[in-house]
Amino acid sequence: MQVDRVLFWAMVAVIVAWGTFLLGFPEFAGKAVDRTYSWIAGEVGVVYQWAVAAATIVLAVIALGRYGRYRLGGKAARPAYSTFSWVAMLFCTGIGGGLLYWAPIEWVYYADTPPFGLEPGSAEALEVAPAYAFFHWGVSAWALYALATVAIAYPYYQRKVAYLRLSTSLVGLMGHDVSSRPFGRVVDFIFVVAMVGGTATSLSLATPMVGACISALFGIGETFAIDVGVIAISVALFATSVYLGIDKGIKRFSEINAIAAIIFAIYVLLTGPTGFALKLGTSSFGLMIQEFVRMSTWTDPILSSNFIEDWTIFYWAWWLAYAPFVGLFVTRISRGRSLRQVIGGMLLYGTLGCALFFVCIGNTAQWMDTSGELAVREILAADGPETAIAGFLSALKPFPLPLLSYVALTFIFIATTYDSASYAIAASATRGLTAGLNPHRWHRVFWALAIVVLPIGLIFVGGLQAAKSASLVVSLPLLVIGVAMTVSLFRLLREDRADLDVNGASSSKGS
Ligand code: NM2
Repeated sequence: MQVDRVLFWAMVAVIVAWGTFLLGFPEFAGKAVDRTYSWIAGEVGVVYQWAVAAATIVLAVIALGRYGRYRLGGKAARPAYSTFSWVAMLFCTGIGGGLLYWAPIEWVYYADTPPFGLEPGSAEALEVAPAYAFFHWGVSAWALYALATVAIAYPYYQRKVAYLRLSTSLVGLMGHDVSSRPFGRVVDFIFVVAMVGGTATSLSLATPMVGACISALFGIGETFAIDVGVIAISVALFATSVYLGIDKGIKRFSEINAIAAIIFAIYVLLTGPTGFALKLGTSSFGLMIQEFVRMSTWTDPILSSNFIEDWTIFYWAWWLAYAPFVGLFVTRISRGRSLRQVIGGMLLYGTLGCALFFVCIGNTAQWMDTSGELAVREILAADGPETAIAGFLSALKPFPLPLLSYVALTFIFIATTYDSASYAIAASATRGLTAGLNPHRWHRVFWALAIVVLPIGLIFVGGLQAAKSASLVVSLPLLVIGVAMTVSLFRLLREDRADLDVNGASSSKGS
């Protein structure tokens, strides 16, 4: 087992170049970032919409058809983890501080600059706002995660591919040695870049939010130094976790995290405007279902209000950037589950978990604003999103317990995403990592430190657009890889079809 020098140094070069650009020329970088964002979202955005719609359809075909019966690891394999542990782990890997950032305030943006040409701040806009949040964190989004999982897990278990990388998903097209061929190596490099970019968006949103909460707590102003302090605490947490090894750690951490998050959300619901939150949740959930096709295909060609570019495209890019990483991780924990269970479980529990947060947290914030208890929308417009979130949390009773719990929860959510991210990068940059081996400890900790360079740069440049742009840029090549992995998956599935017909939920095939 040795460090893969080419990939290691190529990644270091990418991070150093990106970091120097952001920290060395913040003003120029800020403008360049804005222009790049608008160009990609404006010109290629519609392809992201196609990709998400296609992923949803492909998964429905697999899950509802005969292929859904394939059991990963062979007919006799039994799930390695209980369903609760499995759901907790996949949720905490795929969801990080980002959910805690957006849950209280996403509706504000949609209500004030609404889709479908609605009047800003109108009753319709206020009902559509949570519906869109459900959509952007719903079945379509989880479909990107689930498709990556199935495309990697199927060859890994069914064809016994000996390595777990993004290129594993291309075995059906390129053969078993794809990961050592130049194309496979480029794909695995893209995987690492996507992870670094996707996680950078998360940390550069969550950090200033925690910073604002700390400022609210001590009554001090928000500064860059506080943000750097928050990053330092986060790094200390996830570097320790990845140093210790994640196999046992991540499972327990995720279970505790999932339970704490559910308790927090239900506490806010029960001690807040329970009836209003549930009514708005029900009505906007129905609205989302009713408008699902429209939301999936609406490109806003006539009004060109930028709603799609600012939100839908951004979200799809962010989910896409995370998809290979989540796919690899969920593959590892899904032995013994059928494709139908993997797809159904991810779509259902993932969507429900996110919806829980938006109903309990988002709708409570919306009620505070509507009832006049706290002018969330005005605070956001005047002082920015982080201050609005901190203001909302400070208004929850008894101050400062909910605020402190939210900060703690954010740190845990960040840690459970970033420790596995550092681990996955180290694993990808190691050669000869056969089953049961772990990448060197120094190597795992090195990546834990390296992946915060970009978020620090983005926070320094400042603004939501900078944070959003990281995911948009890195996800672009994944659109192409996504098509290739789907074609590859169907090739394998078709080859194995006869086997399924004869043996039921077939035994796995070696190479
Ligand atoms: N996604 C789920 O910070 C986070 O929540 C990470 C964000 C891709 C929108 C994931």
